[in-house]
Amino acid sequence: NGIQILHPHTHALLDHLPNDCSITELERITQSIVKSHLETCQLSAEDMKRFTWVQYAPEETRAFQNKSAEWMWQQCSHHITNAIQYVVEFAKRIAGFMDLCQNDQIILLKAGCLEVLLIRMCRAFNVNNSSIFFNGKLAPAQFFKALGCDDLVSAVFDLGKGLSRLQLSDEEMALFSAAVLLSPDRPWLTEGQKVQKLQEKVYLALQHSLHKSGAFEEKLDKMVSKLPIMKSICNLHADKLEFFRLVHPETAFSFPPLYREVFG
Ligand code: CLR
Repeated sequence: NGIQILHPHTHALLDHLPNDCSITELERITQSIVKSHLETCQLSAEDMKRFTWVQYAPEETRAFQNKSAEWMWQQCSHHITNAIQYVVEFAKRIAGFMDLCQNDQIILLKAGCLEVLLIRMCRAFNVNNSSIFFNGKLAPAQFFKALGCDDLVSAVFDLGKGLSRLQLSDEEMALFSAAVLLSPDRPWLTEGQKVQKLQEKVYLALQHSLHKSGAFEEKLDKMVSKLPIMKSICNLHADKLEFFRLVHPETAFSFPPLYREVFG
């Protein structure tokens, strides 16, 4: 089919192409995934402009820094849970996701939702002053000091910087998020093959989209190179949560049920 002609430098991930992937189908997949992304991305482009990136004043930042770890963890777990709900909605709107067995849907979401959140984060990240949209204003890394997870927070901010440098369009973000969610190598999947076929299509759509917008071939490689960083952030988050749970079991028990389910 036409794919080989359009994409002479086929990416290693795409070595075996499903043969039902015409250009029109790839474009249809792209459109539907972009639509789902825009409907569920929580912060629309409009919102981002409207907030015009107000920063926390130094005394506000100091006030947050002086909060207890328990209080700050509670705030953050609340915001993360809220954002996860949007990622779940995004997943449900990806064609084929709801056709997977419920077991696999849960495995993919549990394993992928934080990674999707990290991809989406670059919409909420301001590179100029390296700060992140949190609770209505832009917060620098030190803002989260009370959590006692400086290494985790700086890893998240570094990734935010790195992803922002890629200047991903919403289309690229949407397809990348879908591809990450549809990772066939998650442990305990029962229909890995089905997931792999879905992911291949999404990667093809992403490659086609990059190609059409005149992006350089390496952009996909650069995006894929962020995956191990995202994975290590997920592991770090799991470690921090485990430690927090040991020190403050009652607070951890009062985290939102969805947060506890996804990361528990
Ligand atoms: C990611 C993009 C989502 C909206 C969103 C909600 C919560 C934010 C998250 C974004 C980015 C990372 C974030 C998080 C709340 C706390 C967390 C700022 C913007 C920081 C890095 C602290 C990590 C705390 C853990 C130790 C619990 O559309």
